[in-house]
Amino acid sequence: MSRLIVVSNRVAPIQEGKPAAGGLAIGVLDALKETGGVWFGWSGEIVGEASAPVIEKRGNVTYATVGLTRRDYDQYYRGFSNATLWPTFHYRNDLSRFDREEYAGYARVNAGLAAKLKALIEPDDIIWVHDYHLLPFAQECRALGIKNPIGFFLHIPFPVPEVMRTVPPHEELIQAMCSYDIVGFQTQADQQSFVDYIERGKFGHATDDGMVQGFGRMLKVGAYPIGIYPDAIAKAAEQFSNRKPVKSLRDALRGRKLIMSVDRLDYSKGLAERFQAFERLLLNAPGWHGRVSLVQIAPPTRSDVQTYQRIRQNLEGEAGRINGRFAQLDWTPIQYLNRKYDRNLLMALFRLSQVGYVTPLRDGMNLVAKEYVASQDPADPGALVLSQFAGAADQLPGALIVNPFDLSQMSEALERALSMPLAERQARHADMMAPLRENNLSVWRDSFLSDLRSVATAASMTQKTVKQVAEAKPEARSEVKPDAKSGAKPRPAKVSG
Ligand code: GDG
Repeated sequence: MSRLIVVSNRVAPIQEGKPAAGGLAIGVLDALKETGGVWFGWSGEIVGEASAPVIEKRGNVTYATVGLTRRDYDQYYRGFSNATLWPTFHYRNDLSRFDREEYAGYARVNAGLAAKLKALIEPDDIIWVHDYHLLPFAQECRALGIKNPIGFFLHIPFPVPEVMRTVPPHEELIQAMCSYDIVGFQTQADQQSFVDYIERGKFGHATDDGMVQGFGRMLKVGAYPIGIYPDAIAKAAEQFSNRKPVKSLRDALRGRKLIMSVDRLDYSKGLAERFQAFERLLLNAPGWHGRVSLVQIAPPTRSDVQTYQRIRQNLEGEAGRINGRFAQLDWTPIQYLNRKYDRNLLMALFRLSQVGYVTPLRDGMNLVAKEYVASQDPADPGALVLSQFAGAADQLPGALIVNPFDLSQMSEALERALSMPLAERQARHADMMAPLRENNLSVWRDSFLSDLRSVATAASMTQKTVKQVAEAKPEARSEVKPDAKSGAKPRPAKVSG
């Protein structure tokens, strides 16, 4: 089997034996170990000047990491990726800014990374690129003559065309995305937004078999919802339930009900609205005073991007205000913890709680919602309150689905979740565990990679056929002329899988 080359903005820190935190890291590492391959991307370090990748081999996986200069970091990462694309793709145009120099930096870093990757790949490798930092990466690879199949997976939402068009170089970006052989999204809705952009702009059209002809190229588009390993999480949650911090929280609660929330500190996660809906519950249902606590764990991220500093101040203010209003000598309604916790411990805290409260304003998938369900004791599971704007809402039919902009609805859902009878909780939990098992992390990875391999096979067969036809009939060569508009060679019209 051909080697896998994974390209992502960050390469997860290499710690043999210790599972890396996020879904991407766990899923990708398994795939790399299976076939052998390379994981290429930013080391997380800021360096004085750009240099060749640092190569570290562990078993059959090669980690190839590069540092970013301060200028690259400011323009590509902090700037265009996280101050333009991230807010816009999460429908926060109000927080998005555009700076031409930052965009130039984004393009420059993508080109530089593609050039560095070129030296590491072999003709049979397949390349899997991740996320919004790398939208133009395949286009840069093609410009350098890299012919390997290249697939792309977007972890965050893809906005509707009207919103996408607020990013000034939108057309360039989408054209660049059409250089991939596969573009994968978390949900059907994201996939549809991408197709709508192409069709409404008259840049191409979708065909009936999941292909898109866009900007003169043929690519496959699909929804590949990312999953988790629910049984491994269930086991960890149970095993860690006796650890000291979990016991301490259980003792401190003294029979009070617990609502748990865990998110990176990010404005897309809807934390302020969540606190306010909890406040409304306390206001409308005073019977819950002293009987329920909300624990919000929110490790800070991207703290050098200005909007992230503001959200931190705002949330500290909100938690303080609500606690000041309702707290009693022996009860603090909201415990707001601005730090990172051990992953297994988080799963045990989920298991201890009666309600999982996951209400992003917009989220590609949201793995926390899935992890919450998997962590529960099937005999006495907690209930999940989940935003309709998380990709996970499509896949968790047993959740209480809410609109995070409707504080009254959220506070009613909280009350319903806190009072839900055991039989209903068990039935809802079982309804959610089945799809989590069916669409686990391996299924996500394998379905994407199997589609990418099909593209590779179809492309090589087409090339062979075209070569044979061309050798037999010189006039048939006109069929492989570069496309008039893009200069790209036509792609195979149909790909199975
Ligand atoms: C992006 C997309 C998509 C959180 N706090 C701690 C901690 N976490 C872990 C969670 C979970 C992960 O981080 C967060 O994943 P999410 O999916 O919830 O959100 P993003 O970070 O925004 O991820 C998202 C995802 O990519 C995958 O495609 O679902 O939509 O935005 O696993 O448990 N882990 C540890 N300590 C913490 O304090 N160890």
